Amino acid sequence: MYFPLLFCGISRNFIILLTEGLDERSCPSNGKTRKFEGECEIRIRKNNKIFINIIKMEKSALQVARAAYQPKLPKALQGPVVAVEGAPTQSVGNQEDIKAMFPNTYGMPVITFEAGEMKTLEPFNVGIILSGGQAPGGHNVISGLYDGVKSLNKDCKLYGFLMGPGGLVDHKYVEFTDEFIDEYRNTGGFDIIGSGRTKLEKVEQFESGIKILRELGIKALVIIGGDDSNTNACVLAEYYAAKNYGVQVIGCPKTIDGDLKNEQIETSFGFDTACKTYAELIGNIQRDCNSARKYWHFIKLMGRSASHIALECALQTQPNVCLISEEIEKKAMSLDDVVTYIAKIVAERAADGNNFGTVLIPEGLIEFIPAIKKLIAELNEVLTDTTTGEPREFENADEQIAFVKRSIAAENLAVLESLPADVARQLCLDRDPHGNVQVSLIETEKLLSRMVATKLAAWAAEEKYCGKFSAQHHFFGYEGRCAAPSNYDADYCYSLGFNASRLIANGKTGYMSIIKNTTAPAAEWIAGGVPITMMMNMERRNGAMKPVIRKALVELEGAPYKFFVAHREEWAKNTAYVYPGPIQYWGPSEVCDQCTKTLALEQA
Ligand code: FBP
Repeated sequence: MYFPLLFCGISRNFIILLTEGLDERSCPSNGKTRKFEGECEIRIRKNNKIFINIIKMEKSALQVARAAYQPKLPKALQGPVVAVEGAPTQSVGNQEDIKAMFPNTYGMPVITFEAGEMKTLEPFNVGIILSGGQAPGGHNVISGLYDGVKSLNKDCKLYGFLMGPGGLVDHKYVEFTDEFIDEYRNTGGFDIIGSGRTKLEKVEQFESGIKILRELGIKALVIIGGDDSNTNACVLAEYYAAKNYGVQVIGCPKTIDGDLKNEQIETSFGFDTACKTYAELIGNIQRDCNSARKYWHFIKLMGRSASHIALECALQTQPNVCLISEEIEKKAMSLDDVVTYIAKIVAERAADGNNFGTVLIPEGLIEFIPAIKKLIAELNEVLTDTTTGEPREFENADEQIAFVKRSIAAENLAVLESLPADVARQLCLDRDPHGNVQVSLIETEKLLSRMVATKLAAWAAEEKYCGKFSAQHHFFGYEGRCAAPSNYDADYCYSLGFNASRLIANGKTGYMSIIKNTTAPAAEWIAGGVPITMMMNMERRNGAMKPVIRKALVELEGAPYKFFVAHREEWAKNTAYVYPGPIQYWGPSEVCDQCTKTLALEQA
């Protein structure tokens, strides 16, 4: 297989990938096809500066068996569809501002697909991008989209842009074939084309994108991403619509964090599998903990700001402590309050002779402690160059920290200086391309256990505590992001991708692909589309007000949180651990096909 800008071939036993050193000039355009056959080891060849790794792809028995799984589709998508339009929509906030910014894509109706009549369609081409952090099921969105467009016309083509939105801007892509897609069906990861966090937000990027979209005859682009990436998808849809470029843009709700959900989106894909993977690991730790009875395990869970993952894992495993950042913010707790809360549970269990336990900590906890939140908000402001909206550049880390200390208010400086030096340093330095604090780098599990130990020692000196405290630390994040998708995610993602092809065929742009009613059997799922502008409001980002999709935090009035609150005291005192075990792909439906407890409680 040969591609003008990228050489990427797949044979039965191995995949050929291009790595560093590829650019337009270094890529020969004489269309030479190279064939690689038979067994091979990893080796590197040089060809006009193009580096080719040939990697043998061994498959596990599970991978081979799982490849044969046929994901389920909602009944409505099993044949030709008709788009049924609802009433015009409004954004969730700041309606006038959002309407003015998105004149071509604002106010469109929610779409539901119902069984309809078969129409003959001319062949068309589609592009797809994986954006942001990996989430189980991304490959199934692509295979669903591939099968969807091919079912409309077998001559339709699907192109994948490489390594995230940057692939569109830099014109790096592959064309999918049956053989290529078949290698990735029902597998975890985003390695089929790679992902990246380049922000698509500048006119130059949009203009560079349209060149390659035109060259490849692409009529629609599907962007798989979280709230930030789908916000950018909406901006791109609006730009191409305003310019009459004839390219549709469709979003797809991805993120293990579970924070891209609302009345229209029941859950973001990947949340189900990631939580089940972490819950398996937590269950294993709890069994170890209950066997040795000598450690407190402090387990930090990924999830960025929202505590959905921690809450879901608590519902699945019943740990002794689970912190919910949203509650901590609501109660305006200080770091010391949080430490005291954990230490009390440790002391009470020690009084019963139980010097062991588990503590689940959401990744974003630190940002929700009100004093630290204020500090982070000011850090975001001062570290952004107000003229360009881009992060300020510094010679080195020390210069950046000195600048921060000079620039922030005295009250925030006092908070910064009260934090352990390593945490303060991370807060000042690390940002992702969207300007978010990289909370996954802050070792809150160690910070909290250190502070709990100090508090317990003080209580012991006052004879208020008598026990042994020994801590182990864990961070579960990357372990779950590329797990083989559960049946739920495999079906949900395939349906999201397939459904995107129907939105494209119906000429929609600025929509997100949605599948609802997912606690029912897949045949009863409802497929359709929601205008992305409907989910938007204005928020302050990097020192300026921007239109963004509203992030869904844990709802303190919601059923999952209320269920947790009703049980947590019992789970704290007693050892009521539940051991979920690994995700099962075959077997009784109650073992293999259950959705998350969060979704079940929300939809009950
Ligand atoms: P997305 O929001 O892009 O889906 O990313 C989710 C996430 O896994 C967060 O939970 C985590 O904080 C972050 O990505 C880690 O980012 P990175 O992969 O760049 O280390």
